[in-house]
Amino acid sequence: MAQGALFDEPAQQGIVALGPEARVLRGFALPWVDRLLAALAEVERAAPPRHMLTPGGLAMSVANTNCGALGWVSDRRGYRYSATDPQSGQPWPAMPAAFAELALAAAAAAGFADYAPDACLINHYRPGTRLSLHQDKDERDHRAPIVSVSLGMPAVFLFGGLARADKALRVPLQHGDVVVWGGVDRLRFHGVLPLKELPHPLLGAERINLTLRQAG
Ligand code: MD3
Ligand code: FE
Repeated sequence: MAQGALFDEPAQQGIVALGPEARVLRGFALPWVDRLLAALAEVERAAPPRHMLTPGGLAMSVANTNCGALGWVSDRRGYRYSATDPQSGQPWPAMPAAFAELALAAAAAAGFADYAPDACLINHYRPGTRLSLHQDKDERDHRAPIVSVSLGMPAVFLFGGLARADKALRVPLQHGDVVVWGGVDRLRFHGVLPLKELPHPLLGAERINLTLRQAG
């Protein structure tokens, strides 16, 4: 392959249905990337990513932080949403306009009107980081959509069923892809396979996932 050809590939576009109310929007975030990364740097200056403890007392493989009125936290006491960053005692940084605008546009493109996310969980992955199969159940409304934005290194997303043992679909996610889940697909088991080391031209050996939720 000619040198640089990998970076010259046009980004994939289009909408892929994973379920009745789950959509992958290929490359949807690409026009927002510069604004997202600038806003992200501001957020993480105030609330740096950290490895939270699981209720079992182990450090999570993913490093995370939050912005918005509510943030997802994990410690020995369990998982929950909190209005303050336990590390600083301060409210989480405000939701950047670029995050909210992208989330609204993506939700609308996937058929969800009136989306009002009040929480954004920011996950950082390095080569080898994984997220084991789980359900997102800590939010008040178990049908409200979740918008997930993938940045940096590619990952293979596992999209399972409503029971842990259901066979999971493997969905490759690239820089700029956005996934929207809601309604009947909202409580499906999901996870991320251990990341391969495939450095990204903009973000290096890192994957960042923004997960916007209506938590409260
Ligand atoms: C699938 N994060 O933080 S996006 C998580 O790439 C999480 O960091 C992943 O799973 C990541 O909890 C993937 C999130 C997601 C959220 C809700 C879902 C995937 C979902 C609901 C149903 C099915
Ligand atoms: Fe999840």
